[in-house]
This record gives sequence, C-alpha cells and structure tokens, in this order.
Amino acid sequence: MDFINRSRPDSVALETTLPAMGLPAGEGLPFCRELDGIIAEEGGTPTTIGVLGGRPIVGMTGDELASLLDGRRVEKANTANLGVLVHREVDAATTVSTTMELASLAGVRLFATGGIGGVHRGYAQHLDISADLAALARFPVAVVASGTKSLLDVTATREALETLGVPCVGFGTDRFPAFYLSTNPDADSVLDARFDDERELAEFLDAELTRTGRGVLVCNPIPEADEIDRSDWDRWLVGAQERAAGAAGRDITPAILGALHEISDGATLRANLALVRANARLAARLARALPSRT
Ligand code: PSU
Ligand code: MN
Repeated sequence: MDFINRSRPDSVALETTLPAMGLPAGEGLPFCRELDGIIAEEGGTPTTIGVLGGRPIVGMTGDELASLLDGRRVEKANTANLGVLVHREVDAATTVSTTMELASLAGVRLFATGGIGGVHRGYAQHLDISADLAALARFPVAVVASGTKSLLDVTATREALETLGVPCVGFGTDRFPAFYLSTNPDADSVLDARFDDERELAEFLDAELTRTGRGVLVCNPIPEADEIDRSDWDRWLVGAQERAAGAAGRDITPAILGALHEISDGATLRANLALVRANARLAARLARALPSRT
C-alpha cells in the first residue's frame, strides 16, 4: 500500500479519532500539539497517524493534521473500512485499530491513547465489540492506555482480551483500569503482570513484541488527582446513555463521550485529557528505553 512513513526509531504513534471525534470541536488540534510537546520533552518523536485523500500518513505534519481536523466531518477508519476509504481516496481519522495497523507497517512499536474500545454494555441484546480488540491480537505494537473506556462493559472487555490472548500488563497497578476510574467499578479485573520500573517494562515489551508479532496492552491508570468520583460517574453515565440513545454503529462511542462532557460540565473531558497526557509521557519514556531500537 502506498503510504507516507515519517517515523523514527523513538516514535510514539498517536491516533486521530480521539482529536477528531472524542473532543469538542476546535479542541483537537491544540491538544495534539500539547501531546507532541510532551513526547518531545521526553525525547521521543510524536508520530500522528491519519489518512488524507486515501493515503495513510505515519507522522502527519502540522499542516496535514490541521487539514484533517478543520472541523468538517471525516470518516472514522477501523480495520474493517480502512481499505475502502483508501480505495475511495477520502480523508479519515484512525481509531486504535487502524493506528496500530499503520504503526506496525511503519515499524513503530509504541502508541499512546486514552482508552481502547471494547465490549459495549448490553452486548447480550445488541452485540457491539470494537475492532480495537482484534487489532491488539494482530499487530505488534504496545498500546499505552488507561484500560478501556468506562462507558463500556469493563469486565467483559478484560475477558475478551484474555480470550484473544492479548497480554495486559499494568504500570504501577495489577488491576485493569477503567479510563475515568482507576479500577473497574463493577468487578475485580486483574492484569497479567504489574511493572513498576520503566526500563524493565521496556525490556519486556521489546522481547514480547519480537517473540509474538502481536500487540500488548500497557495499562496506565488515570493520575489519582484527576480521577472521577464514583457516584458522579454513575449518574453522568445514565444521563449520557439516554442522550446518546439515537446513535448507532461507529457513532455510538463519540456520541456518549460528547454527552458525558456536557452532562459533567467538562469534568469527564478534563479527566480524559489528563489521562491521555500521562499515557503520552509514559509511552515516550518507554520508546526511548526500548533496548533494540535501531
Ligand atoms: N479514547 C479516547 N477517546 C476516543 C477514543 C479512544 O479517549 O475517542 C476512540 C479511539 O479511536 C478508539 C475508538 O479506537 O474510540 C473506539 O471506537 P469504537 O468503539 O467505535 O470501536
Ligand atoms: Mn462498535
């Protein structure tokens, strides 16, 4: 496939669905610049991934990113529809799944995001499972995230990762985090291992990505000061689900995130930004510490 590869050995991949659809209009671009600054400060190379005119770009320039995030509606590309969007030569934002696919194609091994997609609540009545989960089992990239978004079924998502054989390790925790919350609010979801030392974690990731050719989920819980109160969360979620009830398919996640940001008067948005910043910082430190980068 024809794609632009501007990655470097110390690259940290960043996705474009989060700034294009997960944040209020106009906030995506400045936030991307902030993440670039954090990654550069830690000695890494920020490498934002997206699709312009059907051509995937690994390491978008500021101008390219500005044109993707200029406010018009762009397509959301996961591993199912990426090929069609490339074929039709359109612009698209990449989710965790396609950011992993394109990062691995370019040889980028670290990727920072907020929370991965997963198994939606009520899956027994209406099956909805993010392509992010299968992507973790297919592409050799370490994804640094605060677990899965708490608006999903966190327990089922953790189980699905186990079923897919995706290693899930924690940095500073042995519990699966739930995005705005540092642990799963519904059950005790344990991880495969806990690491407290960045160098040791980087050594493990290097060995594991090479050994399996598949992905690893690195769980970095939201910083304690930014965590959302449990009872506020329960209330906000009920309200957001009601407001987003009309959304379907790929629009569900952005609709619920947007409703939460409004109902919580920006509290979920602030928490979301805080955890992504922390994940970008950790990913950059791990990228620098990867033993076999060339
Ligand atoms: N994390 C965030 N905000 C987001 C997303 C993740 O903090 O907007 C996006 C990611 O791109 C993820 C996608 O891959 O939501 C999942 O969408 P779906 O549930 O439709 O697979
Ligand atoms: Mn879905």
